[in-house]
Amino acid sequence: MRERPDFPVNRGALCGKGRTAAAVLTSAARLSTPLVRDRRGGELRPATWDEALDRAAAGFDAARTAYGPDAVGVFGGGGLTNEKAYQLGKFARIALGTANIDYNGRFCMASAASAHQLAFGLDRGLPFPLQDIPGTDCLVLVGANPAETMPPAVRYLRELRERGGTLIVVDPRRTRTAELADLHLANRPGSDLALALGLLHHVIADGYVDDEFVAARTTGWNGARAAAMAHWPERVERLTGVPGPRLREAARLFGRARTGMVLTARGAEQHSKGTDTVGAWIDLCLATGKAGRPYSGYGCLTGQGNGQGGREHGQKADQLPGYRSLEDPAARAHVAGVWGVDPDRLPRPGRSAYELLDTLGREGGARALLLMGSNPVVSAPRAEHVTERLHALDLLVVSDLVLCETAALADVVLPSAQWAEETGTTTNLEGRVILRQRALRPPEGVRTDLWILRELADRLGTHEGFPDDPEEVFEELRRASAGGPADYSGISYRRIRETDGVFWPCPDDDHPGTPRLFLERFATPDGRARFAAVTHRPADEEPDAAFPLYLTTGRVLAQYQSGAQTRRVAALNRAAPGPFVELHPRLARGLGITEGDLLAVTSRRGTAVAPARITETIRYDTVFMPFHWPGEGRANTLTNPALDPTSKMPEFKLCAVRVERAQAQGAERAAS
Ligand SMILES: Nc1nc2c(c(=O)[nH]1)N[C@H]1C(S)=C(S)[C@@H](COP(=O)(O)OP(=O)(O)OC[C@H]3O[C@@H](n4cnc5c(=O)[nH]c(N)nc54)[C@H](O)[C@@H]3O)O[C@H]1N2
Ligand SMILES: Nc1nc2c(c(=O)[nH]1)N[C@H]1C(S)=C(S)[C@@H](COP(=O)(O)OP(=O)(O)OC[C@H]3O[C@@H](n4cnc5c(=O)[nH]c(N)nc54)[C@H](O)[C@@H]3O)O[C@H]1N2
Ligand SMILES: [Mo]
Repeated sequence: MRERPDFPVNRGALCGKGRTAAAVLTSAARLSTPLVRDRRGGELRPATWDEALDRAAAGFDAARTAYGPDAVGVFGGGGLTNEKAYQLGKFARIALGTANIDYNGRFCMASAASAHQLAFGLDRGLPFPLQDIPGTDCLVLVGANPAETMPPAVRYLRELRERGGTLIVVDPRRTRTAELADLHLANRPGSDLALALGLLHHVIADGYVDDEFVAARTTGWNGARAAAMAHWPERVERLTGVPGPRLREAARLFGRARTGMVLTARGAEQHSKGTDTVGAWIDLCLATGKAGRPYSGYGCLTGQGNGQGGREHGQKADQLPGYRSLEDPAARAHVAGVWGVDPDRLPRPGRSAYELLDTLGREGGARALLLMGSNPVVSAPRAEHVTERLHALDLLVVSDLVLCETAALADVVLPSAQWAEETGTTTNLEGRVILRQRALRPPEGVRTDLWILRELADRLGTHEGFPDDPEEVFEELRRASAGGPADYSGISYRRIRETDGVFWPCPDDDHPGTPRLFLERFATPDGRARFAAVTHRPADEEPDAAFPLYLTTGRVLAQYQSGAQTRRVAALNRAAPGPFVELHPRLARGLGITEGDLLAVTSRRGTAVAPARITETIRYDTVFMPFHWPGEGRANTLTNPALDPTSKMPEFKLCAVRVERAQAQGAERAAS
């Protein structure tokens, strides 16, 4: 591994997972041959590629013959390269003809994406490069813990503070990120919408509204103003648990700053009101003139390796490449033209990720599923139910590097190549398209996802249009994206090699790319940003007598997502060996719990068991569990799949639970 200190995004810095990622390339857990299961309940056994692919294609064909094309589902991932994400979307619509494709990004940045679209007419994580962050006067991080989830970015926070800028962190836990802040607002889970409105209320009352900006560059202010006025300080204090003076202090810091940024991450977004919550924070930026100007704006901290590009090129249920809408007749005509098919052959939008998983094997749901780049047995909400639905399928086909918990349920497992073994582009949170070049040959027996898609398409009767050369796929993606919001038509492998990546939109070969968006106009039809004008509402499930505590979930530094990759790395397992339940000493005392006690955490979905970790850094009405592990400590046994009506994001960050010592619970059960 070689570092590049001059690379502008991370200046050569990697986190521990990045530094140890090469261990997964040669891990003993690595799959090296296709596997098939002869019958449900039987064992997986090694098979040839021909046998495995024939079996997969025949199963897809059988499902579509018996129940129609939508009976085959496709589930992708935000870790896939742009080329794979594009090809997977095309594979679903052309080779399978199904409407039912979605991906794990729906669990990730979908609420920020919806709010971005509504407010600005365009969804790109950041409207400015990361290097602009230290240049702003006031940065607010809402539900983001980059010190653990994006460590190379922490230097930007440090530089901001060194320059005299202010950092405000909103998180129910005093995280490592909150430790860096000037002001930490430890709000109640699910109260970020009310908090933003409370801040806007103060901004209005204290005279920090930028009337000129509001008049010249926005629409809908009256509605937003009325919503904020209805969220007076005492009400917001009651809803958020943040003391009034601290709220006012935050409003003053942000309001009087000359420039300011708000960045949200999953803590604010993974709620059944995630879209509205982000909208309220955008409203705060718009009201204070902190958008569409240098060193100011709203942004979303992206999740997975290709969290941005993965949401642009068609693996989303309602989307065509170039971030086009599947419902837009002009977009359908354009993309169908590139694909050489009649636009009427393109399906309509299908089900969102959780809805797709929830209906597997049911009347009207998918009967066969192709899964590429996700491990929903661990990472989907209400995971026990999702596991049952996966069992109900006629055929589950999984392409993966390792036998992850979901692949272990499959009828056909296809071993695929990893990052260092194949070339492809990814797009980072800045909208910067980067080329990742192949450094190694895949091990004997392993194939690339693009090759797998070509072979499956061929067996399903589509013999052309699925090349396995990534550059050839990218060249087609360029054409398919031309004229769309995420326009890549001026980006080529050659251009990326010659630069440090090209920012979309980049509509032609001579266009320099767009590092900073919205400086002249927003991407809405009239060029104005739109206020969301939203009001607070409770979570789908609030604590009550039977389930008196909030559970929130998230990440730790040394593990990644469902852990499929990082749980194979010894150094990371030493640093973060297993699940735990974080709780406040006061809560622990009340429940008679001491450090390390095995706790049973119960929600309306089920019970998870993990040891107690007692810490003063969390609110005493809230417990926290990381979601990286399967088995009895799986956090997603508990989570609530209530969906945001716009983004279809599940409520990962909040459900009501009861906590007790596991032994006590066992004894009670034995007694009854
Ligand atoms: N180490 C590590 N890094 C990762 C990942 C990983 O798995 N491990 N995954 C990557 C991916 S895909 C993603 S999406 C990002 C996620 O990056 P983040 O969003 O930063 O990570 P999370 O831990 O999910 O959530 C952030 C914080 O939200 C807080 N929170 C919980 N509920 C609420 C709430 O209601 N309101 C507020 N304001 N805060 C709340 C939690 O306490 C937590 O500290 O990380 C990426 N980086
Ligand atoms: N409770 C709770 N649940 C959550 C979250 C939360 O905060 N709380 N966060 C949600 C979020 S933001 C996300 S992004 C999801 C992530 O959760 P998942 O979607 O499960 O993501 P990963 O664990 O990264 O799974 C990726 C799988 O694909 C494989 N893989 C990696 N690269 C490739 C590739 O190039 N090709 C193929 N074929 N396979 C590959 C890996 O080995 C792994 O098995 O979890 C969501 N679930
Ligand atoms: Mo994510």
